[in-house]
Amino acid sequence: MSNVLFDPLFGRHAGSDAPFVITDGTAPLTYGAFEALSARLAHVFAELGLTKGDRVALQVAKSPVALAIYAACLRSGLVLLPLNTAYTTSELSYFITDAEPRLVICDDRQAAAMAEILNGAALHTLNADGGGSLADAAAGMQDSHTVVDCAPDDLAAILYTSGTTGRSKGAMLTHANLLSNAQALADLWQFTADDVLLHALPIFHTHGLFVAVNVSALSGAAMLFHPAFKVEDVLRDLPRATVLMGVPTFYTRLLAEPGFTHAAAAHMRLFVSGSAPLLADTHTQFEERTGHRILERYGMTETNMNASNPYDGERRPGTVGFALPGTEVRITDPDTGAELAKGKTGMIEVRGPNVFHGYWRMPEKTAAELRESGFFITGDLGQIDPDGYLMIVGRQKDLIISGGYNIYPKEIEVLLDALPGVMESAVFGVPDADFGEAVIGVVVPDPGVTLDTAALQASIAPHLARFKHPRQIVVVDDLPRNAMGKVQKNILRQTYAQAAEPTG
Ligand code: MLC
Ligand code: AMP
Repeated sequence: MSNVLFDPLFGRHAGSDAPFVITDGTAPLTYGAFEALSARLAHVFAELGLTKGDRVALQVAKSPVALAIYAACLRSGLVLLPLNTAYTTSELSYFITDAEPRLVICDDRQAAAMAEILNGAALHTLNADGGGSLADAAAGMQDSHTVVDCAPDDLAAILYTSGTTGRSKGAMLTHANLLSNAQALADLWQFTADDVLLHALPIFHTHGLFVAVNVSALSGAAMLFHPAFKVEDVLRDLPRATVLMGVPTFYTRLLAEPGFTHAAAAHMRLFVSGSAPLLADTHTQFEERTGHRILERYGMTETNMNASNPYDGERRPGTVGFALPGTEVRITDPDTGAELAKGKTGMIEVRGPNVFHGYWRMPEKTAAELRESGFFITGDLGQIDPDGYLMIVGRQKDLIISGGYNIYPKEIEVLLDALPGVMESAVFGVPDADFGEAVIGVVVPDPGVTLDTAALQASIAPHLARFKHPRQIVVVDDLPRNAMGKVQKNILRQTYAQAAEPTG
């Protein structure tokens, strides 16, 4: 009897004095204390009547207790539903209705608004400083707790990724998905208990939660746990760290700091980048400045990590390296699904123990993207070079990636189209020096209508997390279309290529 993911990540460290989560101004939380904290939280969940398979929605600031909720869910057989802290009530309402969690945990300041959309769930609060009703309830609980058995295919988490139709889909990730990926990465990136990961990513996405935390815990490594990415704090802590995992924005911001030098990075053994394309220029500048070659890897919510540049061996800029051990990557014709030869550009498909078990309560979407053969159709376009390196050359899915956050144009277009006086709209991404891409919207007014773009922005704002707000909305006479009537976003992207400039 065992729990596939909890035992190797956290259970085996019970009683250990080794540091796990290190935050500013407090003593390090040891692996043993973290395990005990997860036990106390698990008792709170059990007293609420939560049982295996129930969902727990979590929208709280990053903190050690927030992380322990993840561990508590795993040991209880509960399914974690981590939610971006930027989501508005209207976005949250959809997730809560769709996932039907039995418990929702949020900040005290959010509690009143959350109470309106609970859909029958219980509510607990957890604040950034560790206070709140959940901490109060856990304080009186026992440190020991019998871990619930979980098999490889039991669900560990549901992570929502936006859909091309505008409706978010919950990707169902199992214990075995997450464990297999952590094992592959820890091995490939040569993690050991001597490592200290500088953790500055949010913990509501795959990158910060599963890649960073699971790989560290599996290896017994410590984490310098920053509440968010602040370049000056990262610079300060680099001499205490050995590994940094980040989105490309982390690296461009570091390079903008004169204090980021060879000496500043001397204690580090590895810089990993992912979640968005790392420009080859950033890679080169980084090596010139620090002597380190950033290791770029490729993943997604549905599949965890798929490919990585080598640890030993050439880390090739503009590529994401090779399929992870145990994972297959192939390139297919996007129309027919037939496998293409090396060097040809096509759809990237992925198969392996890392690939999710489908979308929550959306069998038709699952069938459309996950082949019976087990290959997942990523929506990313790529090719494999003669040496076997995978290059991502574009995206077939209509998606904007800004600072590592995914933004689905459809979600914004649906809101704009519904506004009075708007005949139609198109939303797309343009280059942005800081975030990689920035969101731009164009709207076509109904005949005879004069649109006020500030009013349009104000109308959609309450429904969208701040990072999804268009940087600019432009009124146009019509949208460029091809012969089939499809809006040509590539033309819009060219026309408005400069629109994210600071004056825009
Ligand atoms: C913040 N803002 C953003 C933004 N992040 N706008 C666009 N895109 C973003 N990514 C806006 C805020 O709304 C706010 O707007 C202003 O910027 C300042 O907010 P902040 O919180 O101070 O932001 P900042 O420090 O600048 O954050 C940037 C960032 C952060 C890059 C550090 O976005 C981040 O941590 N990104 C990581 C995302 C991530 O973990 N992705 C992994 C997904 S998993 P205003 O107007 O109110 O001032 C995945 C799979 C895989 O993709 O392969 O890994
Ligand atoms: P998400 O749905 O948030 O998990 O985002 C996954 C998407 O991020 C992938 O499908 C890719 O489009 C993109 N992505 C992740 N890593 C990389 C990378 N190294 N280079 C380019 N795109 C990436």
